[in-house]
Amino acid sequence: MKRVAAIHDISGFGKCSLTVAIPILSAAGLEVCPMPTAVLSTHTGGFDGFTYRDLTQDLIPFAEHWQSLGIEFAAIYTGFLGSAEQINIVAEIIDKLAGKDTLIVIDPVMGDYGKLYKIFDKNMSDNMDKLARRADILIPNMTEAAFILKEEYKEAPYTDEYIRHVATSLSDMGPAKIVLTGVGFDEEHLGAVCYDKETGEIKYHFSEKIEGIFHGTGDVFASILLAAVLNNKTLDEATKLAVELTYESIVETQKTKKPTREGVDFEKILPRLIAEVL
Ligand code: PXL
Repeated sequence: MKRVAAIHDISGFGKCSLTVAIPILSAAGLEVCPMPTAVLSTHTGGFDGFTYRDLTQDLIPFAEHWQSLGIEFAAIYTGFLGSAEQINIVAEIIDKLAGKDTLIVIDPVMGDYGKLYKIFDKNMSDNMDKLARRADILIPNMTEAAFILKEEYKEAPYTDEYIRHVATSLSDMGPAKIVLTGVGFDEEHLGAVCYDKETGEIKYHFSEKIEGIFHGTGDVFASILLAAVLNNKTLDEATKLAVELTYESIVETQKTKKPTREGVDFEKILPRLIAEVL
């Protein structure tokens, strides 16, 4: 069984980060070892008064214990990090835990729609490029890509030329593979792009665009992508599956008419994920 170290926060309510990554990766037949970066009562999008317990001081001892046990990981998967300091620490943890075949998958969670999430500041975005460089697969949305490149954020619709510029510039920093999310060329479709530096190939996958801000969909997308890649799908196949199943999760959620801050019902797509990857 392949093992994944999942380095994200855990938010008790609102379905994101570890409460999304663990079930998706487990359903796909992968062993998940969570390393929580922080414990929150809810995620930070759309809730006030959430609790926030920062676990920065625990991360290195956590990793050193795993290291002392000689645990080997097929992948290290990082997402929401609570501070600029945690970015440097997670880079150090990757050095400690990665073997020569460990896949480093980094979702540089920082913001969306051109803005940083509530608890982040410029110090955080200025540092994220240091971690992004370490990725084998980097999965930013278009906002995070702009912050990492220290370029101005551009709103969709995009041109092929701009998307190619963003993907190749990010990969020039280090990562062999880039998957950009939140890409649209028109008002009706939204999807993702995968770029492989080795082949120079860029592939697009779209679904119908659903208006609204759906919390946790970045985590659903990245977790499905990793689940598929570790089950030997190509990056292109994994990106296509992640676009389709993230879209289906939103469609399922919309049927319930619940507030979008409560996250998406990715649980409903787990049977299809299992059928596709196992
Ligand atoms: O889904 C990204 C995410 C993860 N974790 C926390 C968040 C967010 C986005 O708002 O607040 C705590």
